[in-house]
Amino acid sequence: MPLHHLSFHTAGESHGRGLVAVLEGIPAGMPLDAATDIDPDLRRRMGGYGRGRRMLIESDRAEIMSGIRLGETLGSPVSMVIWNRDWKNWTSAMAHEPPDPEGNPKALRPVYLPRPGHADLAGVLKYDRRDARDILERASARETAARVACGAVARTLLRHVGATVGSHVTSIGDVEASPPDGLPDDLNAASDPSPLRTLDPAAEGEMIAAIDAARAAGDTLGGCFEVVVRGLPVGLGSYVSWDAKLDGRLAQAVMSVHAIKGVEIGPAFINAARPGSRVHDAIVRNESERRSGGFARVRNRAGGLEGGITTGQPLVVRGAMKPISTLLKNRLPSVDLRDGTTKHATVERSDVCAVPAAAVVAEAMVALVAADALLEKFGGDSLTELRRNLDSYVKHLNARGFRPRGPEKR
Ligand code: EPS
Repeated sequence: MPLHHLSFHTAGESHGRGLVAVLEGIPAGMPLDAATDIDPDLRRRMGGYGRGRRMLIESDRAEIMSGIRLGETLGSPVSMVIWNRDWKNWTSAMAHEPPDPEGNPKALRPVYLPRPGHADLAGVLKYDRRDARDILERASARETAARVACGAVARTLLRHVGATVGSHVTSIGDVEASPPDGLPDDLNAASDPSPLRTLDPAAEGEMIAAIDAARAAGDTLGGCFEVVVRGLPVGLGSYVSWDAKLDGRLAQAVMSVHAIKGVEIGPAFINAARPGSRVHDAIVRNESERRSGGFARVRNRAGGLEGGITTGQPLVVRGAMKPISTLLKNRLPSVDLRDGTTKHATVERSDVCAVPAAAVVAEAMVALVAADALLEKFGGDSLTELRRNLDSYVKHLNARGFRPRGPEKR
C-alpha cells in the first residue's frame, strides 16, 4: 500500500447517484472549508480544452458528511459526497433494483462491444459479467473527482506546514511545450489560466489545433504533465525497505490514475542517456535553505529524491497519459459479446483529451503521498503537534553543526 499513515477510499459509478470519499488520518484542529479548500480543485479537474459534454452537465462540489466541526477537522474520518447531476438521466440504466421484465432492454443501456484500451473486455471476463456497463461505470475516470476531494484536504494540510503542490502540462500528442527553466513559484497561478494548463503560450495554440484536428477526425490524444511540490523538508521516505521509498510510493499513486501509463521522477529518461557527471546534483552550502539543514543543490535533476528520501529540493513527478480509448470515428475492431462476431467497438460519450484534468488528479495523488510521508515522520494528532515536531526537526537540522565521528574533544 502506498499510504502508511493516511488512508482513503472512494466509491461510486460514473452515472450512479454520486461519488463518496472517506479520508482518515488528518490531524485535528486544521481549518477546512469545502467551498474554499476543496471545491476549487474539483472545478480545476473539470476544466481543460478537449473535455466532453459531460462536464457541461456536472458542477462538482464536495458535501461534507463528517470529520469537521465549526470549521476545523476533528481527527476523525473526513467523509464527502459529490453528487452526479447526470444521474437523473440514468435512473433506469443505473437502478439498484432488478430490471422490470416487461421493460425496454435498451433503457438499460447495455454495452456489448468492448473498447480496445479500456477495462471493458478484461473486466467482463474477470468479473464474469455479460454487459460491459457493469465494468465501465466504475472503471471510468469519473472516480477521480473523489480522489481530488481527498487530495484537496491533503493539500490543505501541506499548505499549513508551508508546502505547495502545482502542475503544468508539458505535451499534448506530439506538441511539446518549452516551459521556462525556472518554474514560477506559484505554479498553478501561472498554469491554470491556460486552457491546456501549459506554461508555453506558443505551444498552447498548437495544442488547441491538435485537439481540434483529433476531434474532427473522431480521434483522441494523450500527453504528459509535471507535478511539483515545494517546501517539503529533507528526510521524508526512506531507503531502508522497498515499500518505504518515496519514489516508489509516488509512482504507484500517479500510475493508478486512469490512462496514466508512465511515471518518472525529475527528467529520469533524459538522465538515463547521460553520464553521471552530467546528471547528479552537486552539493553546496546555503544557510537560508533551513528545511534542508543549510545544504542546497546546484540543480535538481534528481527531482527532489535521493535514496527514496526527499532532499529538500522541489519534488518533481511526471506522468504520461495514453490517448482516451473511446474513439468516435476509425473505431477499432472488437468482438460482440453476444455472438462472437467482429464489429466496431462501442461509442460512449467521452473526452477528446483530458491531460490538463489528469494533471490536477495527479496533484491530488502526489499531495496525498506527500502528506502521508510528512505524518509518517512527524506524527501529530493535532496540527499544532505536527508543526511543533516539524519545527523541532528543522531546528535540530540547522544546529547539528560539523563534527567528525568519535569521542568529542573539548
Ligand atoms: C469523467 C471522465 C470520463 C468522462 C465521464 C466523466 O470518463 P471515462 O473514463 O468513462 O471516459 O467522459 O463522463 C461520462 C462517462 C459521460 O457520460 O460523459 C469525469 O472526469 O468526470
